[in-house]
Amino acid sequence: MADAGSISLKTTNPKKRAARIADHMSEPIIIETQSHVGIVTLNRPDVLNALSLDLMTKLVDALEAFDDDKNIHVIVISGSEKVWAAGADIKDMANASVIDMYERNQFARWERIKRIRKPIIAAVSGYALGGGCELAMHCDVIIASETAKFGQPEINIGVIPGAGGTQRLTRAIGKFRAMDMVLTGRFITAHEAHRFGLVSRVVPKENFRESALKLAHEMAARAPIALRLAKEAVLKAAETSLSEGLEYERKLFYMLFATEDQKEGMAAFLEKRKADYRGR
Ligand code: DAK
Repeated sequence: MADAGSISLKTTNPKKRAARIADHMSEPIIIETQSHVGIVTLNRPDVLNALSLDLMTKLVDALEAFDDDKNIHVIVISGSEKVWAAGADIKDMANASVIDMYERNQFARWERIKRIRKPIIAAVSGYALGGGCELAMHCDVIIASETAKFGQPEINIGVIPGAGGTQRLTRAIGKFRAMDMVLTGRFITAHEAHRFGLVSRVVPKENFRESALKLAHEMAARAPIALRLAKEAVLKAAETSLSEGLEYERKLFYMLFATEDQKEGMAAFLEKRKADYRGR
């Protein structure tokens, strides 16, 4: 996987250097880290970051690598200022048979995103369409630039959303707004999406990425185990009854009293100092 932090350009040969940069730039994702934040940037500008099988495989591998890395507390997935992702790669699917789709078993990759335990922030600018909108909805917080446009336009190409769009969108914005979008394929603006409850915050396009990173660093300064359990508890709300959810929350709450970070967090509050969390 491409790692912007580890790409080696240490060569005096200009041709080799150019070739290494070109190789790096042609990777469908770019991976970086900033202290406790892992960043994956979608990088297929020629096709508006269409989510090819290769991109999805590398994205999911990168998310799992960050999830396993003790030093990373929060993950950011970003697009460019122009586009987050215009959907799954239509070229990959156009001539596929049912058996091809079955054998590719793409659902398995998307299911793996669902199992990432650390919070994921989507930094969305420009189009978030089809699988792109669904990818954003697999994240836990969506920071949208004012130019972001969300849509499930699959109906325009003879299909329906295939990575949870009909379910997650409906849960996020309600049946009637979801029907309006899914049955017509219309795009909604960042401000509409915010009003509907699909995005967490709308920010100026010039610094949408910095806004998402700032938020990621704020979260990453919190106790890492509490962060993961908080995500787990909130996600549980979509899958269970209120009383089962409350019971689940209570168990996770008790569980945190087994961590050193709970003792440290409460002691730091009482001693009026900054907590020094260790993730234990
Ligand atoms: N796939 C492949 N190429 C795409 C693409 C896409 N989704 N979107 C754009 N491109 C390519 C265009 O073909 C064009 O390539 P060239 O012609 O230059 O070679 C280039 O990107 C620039 O696009 P446009 O020329 O069209 O740019 P415009 O600014 O005029 O229009 C647009 C931007 C976003 C309105 C337009 O490109 C557009 O409508 N794109 C398609 C949007 C769309 O229909 N998205 C939904 C795709 S279906 C599943 C998981 C997920 C999915 C399915 C199953 N499983 C787990 C099984 C998801 C399905 C989808 O997302």
